[in-house]
Amino acid sequence: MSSDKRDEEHQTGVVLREREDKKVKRPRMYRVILHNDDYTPMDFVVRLLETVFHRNEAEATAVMLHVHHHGQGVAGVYTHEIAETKVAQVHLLARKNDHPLMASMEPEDDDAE
Ligand code: TYC
Repeated sequence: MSSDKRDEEHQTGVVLREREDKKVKRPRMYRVILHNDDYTPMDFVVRLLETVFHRNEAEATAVMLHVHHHGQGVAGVYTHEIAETKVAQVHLLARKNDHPLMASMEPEDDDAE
């Protein structure tokens, strides 16, 4: 232990324990999934990917086309709370514009897929 640390303990009467257990972990990450439908306009999905998911136009177009052709696709990967917020933003924006666009989220490390 350093002499500085001992001095501080004597002056303050506070002894801090070193953390031995591994407390610092990367948070579980979640994919936000966009689902295809027959009604939401392509350019609405592209604009939503740009505004909500911070994709550039080329990325947004590629993701939208992937969803259009394959049924679903990953809009972005976030921590739980951010992913929930993105899903809610998609649904709010879509309903406000009378589109049936659906989004969902799934854990990145779920092996049951
Ligand atoms: N399939 C839609 C259309 O042809 C476009 C679309 C793409 C809709 C992606 C939803 O998540 C979606 N207008």
